[in-house]
Amino acid sequence: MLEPIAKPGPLTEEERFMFETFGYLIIPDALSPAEVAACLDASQRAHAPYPKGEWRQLGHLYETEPAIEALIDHPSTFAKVRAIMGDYFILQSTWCTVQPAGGKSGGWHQDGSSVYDFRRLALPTPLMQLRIGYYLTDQSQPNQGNMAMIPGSHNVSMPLPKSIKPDTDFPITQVVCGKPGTALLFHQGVWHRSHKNEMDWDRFTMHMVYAPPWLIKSDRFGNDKDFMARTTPLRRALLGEWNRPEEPFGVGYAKPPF
Ligand SMILES: O=C(O)CCC(=O)C(=O)O
Repeated sequence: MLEPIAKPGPLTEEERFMFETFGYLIIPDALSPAEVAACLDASQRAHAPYPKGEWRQLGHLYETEPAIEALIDHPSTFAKVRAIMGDYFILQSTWCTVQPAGGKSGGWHQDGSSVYDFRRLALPTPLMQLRIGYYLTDQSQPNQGNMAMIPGSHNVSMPLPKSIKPDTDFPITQVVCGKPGTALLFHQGVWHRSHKNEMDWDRFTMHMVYAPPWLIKSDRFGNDKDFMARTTPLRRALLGEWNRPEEPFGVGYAKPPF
């Protein structure tokens, strides 16, 4: 199978070419087993109070869970994010996602704001959200709640054909397989969905979403003051705490302290 496999660390020219072509990169071993265990523990703790058996996403867990906080600027992926986004971007949202044991495949979608779809800006859809989904449970085989992607579909201007329903096995679908610790970095315009989970355990994936600084934060109404006081200057900047400089027109914004 053709797979856009990348390595942890800086974005190479070959990786950039694969990202442009497929709309995503698969990065095995982005997290160590210890990091996976800590993030999984945090995710299970966060979802524990909610009903079992439902697909669910929880936001801004990094505020209370240091293992998730470390993903904001993780060395295995962060240089790639910066190489693609440039110097001015924010962590727009973070979604700790459970696809429950026995969960059905989700619907095909591109990400964005359904009240004003990114597709309305231009076609093909420009890069507005660069996402990283960290696999926290084993998805090395299909049917384990994996992400399913349609490679290259971020470059397509026509809408998804109506005949493609949630349970349609579209021939060019790639069910992204990976061991725990694999990162899937993707353009929000790639048509994707969660694949069914036929296992008897819940699947957890931690999504981190980077965006231009003028998009509103979408997993929180505001930044938690205590968290902002204790986190690092770089993370504060990535959470969008920038002061507007004196000049009009937004000239002279300081770069985040990379
Ligand atoms: O992790 C998943 O189950 C899918 C997440 C997804 O499709 C999304 O957040 O847009």
